[in-house]
Amino acid sequence: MHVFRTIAEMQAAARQWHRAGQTIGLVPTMGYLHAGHLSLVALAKADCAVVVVSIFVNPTQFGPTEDLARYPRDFERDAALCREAGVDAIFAPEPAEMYAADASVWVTEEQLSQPLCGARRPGHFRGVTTVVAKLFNAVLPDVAVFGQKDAQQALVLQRLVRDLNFPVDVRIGTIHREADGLAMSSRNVYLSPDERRRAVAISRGVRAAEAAYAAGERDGAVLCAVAHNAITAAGGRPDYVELRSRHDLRELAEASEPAVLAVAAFFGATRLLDNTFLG
Ligand code: PAJ
Repeated sequence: MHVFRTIAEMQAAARQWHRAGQTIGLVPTMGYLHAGHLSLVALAKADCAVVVVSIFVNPTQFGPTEDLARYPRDFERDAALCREAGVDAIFAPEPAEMYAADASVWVTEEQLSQPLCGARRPGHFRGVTTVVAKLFNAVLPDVAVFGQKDAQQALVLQRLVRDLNFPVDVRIGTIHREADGLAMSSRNVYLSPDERRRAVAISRGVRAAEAAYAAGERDGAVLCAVAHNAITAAGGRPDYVELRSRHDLRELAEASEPAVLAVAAFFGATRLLDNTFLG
C-alpha cells in the first residue's frame, strides 16, 4: 500500500494508473476510520481497480469554536485498517500541502448547503466543497464514494460534481451502525460511557419516525416530534429534527414526496448526526 503525502506524488501515481487503463475509486475521509468508512472502501473496491482513501482533517470545514484541534487522529491504526481492507493507496497531506497560506479561491454551493448543518455551522460546507474539489484534482478519481450518514453533504457533493462537470461518478453508501443502532462516527469517541448509552436514542428516534411513517403518518411536525421526543427523553438536546425533500432539501410540511428526516443532536458536548429516507 502506498502512502502519498504530496499532491504531486499522488497525481503522478494517478496518471500512471490511468495510463494503465485502471479506474480509480476515492473514499475521502478525515481519518479515525471505522467500519462505516470501510463499507465505503468495499463499495469502491467492487467497481474500481485501484482504491485510494484520503485522510485529511480539513481545517477549513471547522468553525472557530469547533473541535479541529481535538479531532481524533491515529494514522498508524488507519493505515493498518486500510491495508487489511485492500486499499491501494492513502493520500494523507499536511494542511500546508493542501492550503497555501494566502489561498483565496473557494468552491461554494449556494442552495443545498443553506439549511440544516449549513445554518448551524457557517462556512462548513464551503470548506467541504473546496476540499473535495481539491481532493478530486489530486487523486483524479473516476468514482468517489460518500456516506448517507452525512445526507446533506452527499447531496451538496453530488451538486458540486454536476455543476462543475467533474468527471467523477459519485456513489452513496448506506449508514453503518453499531450493534445497538447508533450511527458510526469518528466523533463517537467523545461520548462518556453514560452519554454513549443514552445516544442510542437518536437512532431509536429515527426508527420510531420510520415506524410512524410506515403506519401511515405523513404530517412532518408529527414525524419530527416522534424523533425529537425520543432524544429529549434520553437527556439529549436536538440541534435540529427536520423533514426535507430528498431532491432539493426544501422543508416539507408533509412526507408526500421522497423525503429525508434529518437529525442533529447533542449528548453532552458531542454533536451527532443521523437520518432516514422516507418514501
Ligand atoms: P468523515 O466524517 O471522516 O466521513 C468520511 C465519509 O464516511 C463521508 O462520506 C461520511 O458520510 C462517511 N461515513 C461516516 N460515517 C459513516 C457511517 N456510519 N456509515 C457509512 N458511511 C459513513 O465527511 C467527512 O469525513 C468530510 O466532510 C470529508 C467528505 C472527508 C471532507 O473533508
